[in-house]
Amino acid sequence: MEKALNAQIRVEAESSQVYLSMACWAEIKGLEGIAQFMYKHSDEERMHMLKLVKFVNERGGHAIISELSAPDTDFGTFQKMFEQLYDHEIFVSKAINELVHVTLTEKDYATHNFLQWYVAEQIEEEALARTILDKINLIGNDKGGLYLFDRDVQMITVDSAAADPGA
Ligand code: OFO
Repeated sequence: MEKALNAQIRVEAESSQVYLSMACWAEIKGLEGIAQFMYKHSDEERMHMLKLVKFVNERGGHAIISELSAPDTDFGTFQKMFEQLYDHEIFVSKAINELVHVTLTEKDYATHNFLQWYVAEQIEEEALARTILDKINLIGNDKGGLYLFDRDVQMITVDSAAADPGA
């Protein structure tokens, strides 16, 4: 179980790096709102990582801070970047589901209970990513639409994390 949780710590840390890299790309392209959204998302992933770190250490394990894979630095277009974000969240959801599966085979119900927060979080993050992709499809190639999207997207966040008292 500890090994699987440590693997998830790495997944969350890498997620934070991926969104940080997306923030940088957006920022240098002048997409200020998208950059702010990605910076916030990156912070959230770090929070997800820390929550796991603390859980592992408090349960008598040892949270391992490992090396991370380097994220992409060029995302092509903002549309492609958000598609990549969505795909990444699907990947993370699968990793969380696998982790939950391990808790059941190991009969580790404390960790099972702890992970329910992540299960709920992934449902929200996937829904958020889908909503954003829908908006992007509506915009198409309309420059005015992109201007409004960039202005508004920074207001969008996943609020379950903020509402979590243990966060
Ligand atoms: Fe950690 O929630 Fe997104 O990936």
